[in-house]
Amino acid sequence: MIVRNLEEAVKSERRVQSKTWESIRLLLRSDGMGFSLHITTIYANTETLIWYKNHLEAVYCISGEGEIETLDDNKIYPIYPGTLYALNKHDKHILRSKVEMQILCVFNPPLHGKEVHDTSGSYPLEAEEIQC
Ligand code: 9YT
Repeated sequence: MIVRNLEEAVKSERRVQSKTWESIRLLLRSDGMGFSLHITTIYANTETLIWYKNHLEAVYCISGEGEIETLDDNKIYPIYPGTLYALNKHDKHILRSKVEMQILCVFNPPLHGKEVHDTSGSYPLEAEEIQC
């Protein structure tokens, strides 16, 4: 059984930051679940280019407000509490926040721990593991 607590994880290596977001990686590849699970904060009034070529991601909005623009067809999807979106086609998109957003994110294959976006908005398949 694995039991973890967000309040404790925030103070550990599980908290990974970038310019536009920070993410608490509660479950990772080393846990052997076949997916990783993160609580991510998207900072207010930001734009993030995302294109997970190597991963599938599902996102559930817990709080805040923003939108997604898919770049192949320029569609805009509003995101607000209760919204789920799944990048089932490795969809290249821009995530925009109006206010700070809290989202739950699930990745398949699972992240190793230390991943941050490269310039194309993706994560590599191999990365440094978190040791905790
Ligand atoms: C929605 C999204 O992918 N945001 C970037 C951070 C990501 N959720 C992560 O690495 O936890």
